[in-house]
Amino acid sequence: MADLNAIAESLMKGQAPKVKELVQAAVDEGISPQQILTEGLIAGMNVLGKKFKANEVYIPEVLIAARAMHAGMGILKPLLAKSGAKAAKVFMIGTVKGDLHDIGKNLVAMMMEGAGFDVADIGIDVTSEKFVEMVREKKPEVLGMSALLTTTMPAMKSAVEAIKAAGLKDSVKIVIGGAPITQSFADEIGADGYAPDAASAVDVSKKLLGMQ
Ligand code: B1M
Repeated sequence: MADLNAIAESLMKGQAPKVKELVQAAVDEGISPQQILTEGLIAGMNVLGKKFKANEVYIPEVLIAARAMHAGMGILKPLLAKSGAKAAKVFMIGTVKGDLHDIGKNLVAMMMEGAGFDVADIGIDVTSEKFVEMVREKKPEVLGMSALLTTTMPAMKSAVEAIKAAGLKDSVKIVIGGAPITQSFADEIGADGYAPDAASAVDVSKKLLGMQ
């Protein structure tokens, strides 16, 4: 009998080949891809997210676990699509205009993917116009924006204003973060949420969507 707990454990240890092998074994045994995803991959990433938040593990461990997650997802994705599983909520993220820092953004994207969101990463140096265009195209439930420079914080404000002006604000929750960002800045520019780290971005997004 396939052990979904072993998938979670191997994911936390970053053992990509082992995760792939265990996921395949679970699929071969007839366990539903949805259950393998939730009770194996996402369960492991959840525990890791909590440890990351508590400074019990660090960035390299998260990056290696994310690679293991991708190895497992490679097997599950086509099966999930075929089984017509309920579409995951879309989380779109970009680093704002003028800002090229992407390490934190990538971590947030990985954590969100680990939590079961369908992630659309639109990159760095994203203009307000591009945010608007991509919100129209991808229709995310949550839009994340990242900024690492005090000089690019105003670009977040402009992007939020552009989304409001385009009449899209009611359709998407906006969560912001990055080293210079604070809750009071989020309140000031009309963002829906602020997350100090990647694991919190998952908590804040879920809360905003009424998922927890
Ligand atoms: Co730059 N840089 N950098 N840099 N850089 C900082 C940010 C800086 C604090 C260094 C310093 O002076 N002490 C400083 C900013 C000062 C300020 O504005 N107050 C700075 C500067 C000045 C610059 C340049 C202007 C330097 C120059 O050219 N004169 C230049 C600007 C380029 C540009 O963007 N236009 C620049 C360039 C670069 C590199 C290209 C060399 C490189 C980036 C490489 C890359 O990202 N691919 C770089 C780096 C690596 C850094 C430091 C050293 C590390 C940043 C990082 O990746 N941290 C940084 C100093 C530091 O932080 N110690 C610095 C690790 C990462 C995991 O943390 O991104 O904070 P972070 O993400 C966290 C949280 O903030 C949060 O989650 C993550 C953790 O869980 N988070 C979110 C992030 N986004 C989120 C979004 C969310 C929620 C949470 O919701 C959607």
